[in-house]
Amino acid sequence: MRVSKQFCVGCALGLLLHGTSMAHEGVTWPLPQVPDPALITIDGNDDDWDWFDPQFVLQQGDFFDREMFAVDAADYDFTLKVAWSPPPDNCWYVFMRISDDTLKVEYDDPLKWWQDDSVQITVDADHSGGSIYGFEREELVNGQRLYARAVPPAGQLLLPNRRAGFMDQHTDPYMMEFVWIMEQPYYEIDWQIQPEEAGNGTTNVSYTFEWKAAMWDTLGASPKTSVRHVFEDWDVVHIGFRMLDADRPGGGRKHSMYLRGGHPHQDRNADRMPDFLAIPVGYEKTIADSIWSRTINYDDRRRDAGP
Ligand SMILES: [Ca+2]
Ligand SMILES: [Ca+2]
Ligand SMILES: [Ca+2]
Ligand SMILES: [Ca+2]
Repeated sequence: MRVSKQFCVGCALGLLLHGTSMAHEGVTWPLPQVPDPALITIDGNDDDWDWFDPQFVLQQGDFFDREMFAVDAADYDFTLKVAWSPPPDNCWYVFMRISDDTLKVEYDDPLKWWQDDSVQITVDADHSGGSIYGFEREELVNGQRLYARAVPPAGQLLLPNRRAGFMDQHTDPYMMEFVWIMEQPYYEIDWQIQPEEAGNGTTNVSYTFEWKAAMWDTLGASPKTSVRHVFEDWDVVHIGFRMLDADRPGGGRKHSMYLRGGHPHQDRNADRMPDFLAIPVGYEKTIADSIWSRTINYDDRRRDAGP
């Protein structure tokens, strides 16, 4: 959902306080603006993210786990920085750092990555809501579900140039017409891991993902037949993060964590995704002072549900 260029800070605050009239799951998280996209190198290092206001860093405690009430940081911990840029760059940016006691990167087939240590990201750029499940073409046109995993294998059709991310679909056969969105220049992603030789079963790992990507209001078989999302001040987009930790071989997942205000069905229904509000450079303090405390204290009681 885009709002008018005259949209004022007061309106933005009202939006945050009262919620949007459509497709609003319950909470709005801030999306700070990248001051100078030219200074960001997509390499998995965050030495070019110094500008990011620390109070907007999303932390493990801002997420709830579907499996248990609290997650020990020694078991699984992470931080996320999420940002946007206006045209001509016109992208969304993510830097995340994850630490884990046991790395599980068992499956070469990306369609099985949901059983590995990975990140699922769902996007509904035009904030339309509706199904994005990926069984039907129209669902992928409406919104997309992406995965990122460290130590990406070679030789996988769905991982162009052995990239760390791919677009997930439940279709058979796979709709290859859409895979172009994971190619440069529309999607750039890189990762780093410590220790460098880490592989399946390595203990006490730390790894990162860094990406910048276009968003698509309507996805088609090519850029020409798609409608690229145009970011602007006070834009509201749907983004769902799902952080996945598995520590044992096979399909037993240990943690499945969603940003508060999200919902386990955000991976199929865009109405269930949290909102992200594009904050222009210079307004971070205004938003932080008046609204951030409310957002950070948002509690939908899912964490109280118990194991
Ligand atoms: Ca970087
Ligand atoms: Ca773990
Ligand atoms: Ca949509
Ligand atoms: Ca793990």
